[in-house]
Amino acid sequence: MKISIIGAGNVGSLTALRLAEAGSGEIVLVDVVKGMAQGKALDMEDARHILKNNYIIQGTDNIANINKSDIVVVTAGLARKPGMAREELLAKNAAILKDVCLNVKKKAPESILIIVTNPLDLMTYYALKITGFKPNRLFGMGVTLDASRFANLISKELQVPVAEILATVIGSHGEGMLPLPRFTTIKGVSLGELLDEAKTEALVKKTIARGQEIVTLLGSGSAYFSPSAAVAEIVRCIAKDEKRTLGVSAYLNGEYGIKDVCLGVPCRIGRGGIEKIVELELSIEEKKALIASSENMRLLLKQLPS
Ligand code: A3D
Repeated sequence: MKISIIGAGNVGSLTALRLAEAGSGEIVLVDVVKGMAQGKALDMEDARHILKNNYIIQGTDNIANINKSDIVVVTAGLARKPGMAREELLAKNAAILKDVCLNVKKKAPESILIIVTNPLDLMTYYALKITGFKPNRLFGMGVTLDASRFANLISKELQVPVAEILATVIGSHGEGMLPLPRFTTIKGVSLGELLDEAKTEALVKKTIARGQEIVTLLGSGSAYFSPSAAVAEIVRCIAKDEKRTLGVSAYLNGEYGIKDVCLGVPCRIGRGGIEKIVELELSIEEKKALIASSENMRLLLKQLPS
């Protein structure tokens, strides 16, 4: 497996290290800043002896080195600052994404492309337009991270191990995010049976605001430890053809009654990328909220450059 990561900043470099250490494949780390990806890759290589791990990682400022990659992850772009909505990054990140995607189309036309750059669902849609890739092999990482945040908060509230929690979040990776208590279980028991409505609602709100909470505390840049873990999880699922169900930003073509937007939904992920979009049996309220999230997304799509 050749896995290329474009953007060697906080998310990109930590994703590279996680994948290298896990033996997921040969890693190529790319950044426009001269020397940055090379320096980081050499540093990671120097840890191989201590870690007793012969992983292969190459850093470069030449995007042509992604040639014939099996999987490409795009983390190139600006991260938000305190008080900023993800959508405010649209114009600048769209320009970066366009350049990157045209190169991916040329150099790695058969790859599975995972978008991480924010605003996530909009950038995923834009990348589909630019590359013309089929939606099963171009999608975004967003709600996998949000589900992990929801699970973490539940585990702390209920004092249970995170591994016993199956948390579900759908919708956009932003204000239109929908953590779904009805589809969240702890050792098979639904969250509603273990936590009252007010406490559940507080956890839902905290999950939606978690990214902003971290951005405010950091003062500069956004989260990267958990986002890189989420990207690595998706890449592993593809590389090992695990066929597990993970939340990703997928192009909807009628699923959930929604057409022509990218939104976070549960998908079966394997060597073919998205092998199936899983349609949950949503309640009327849940469906209404998802449709509202998609309508808001549709308005924002108009701001994308051509
Ligand atoms: P940061 O540490 O600033 O890294 C971004 C890197 O991209 C920098 O090193 C830039 O030099 C590089 N870059 C810019 N343009 C190009 C280009 N054309 N080709 C190659 N590299 C380029 O940011 P970060 O790693 O914290 O975040 C990266 C992106 O991911 C931002 O847009 C974030 O908003 C986004 N992000 C998304 C999530 C999700 O959950 C979806 C989570 C965290 C970050």
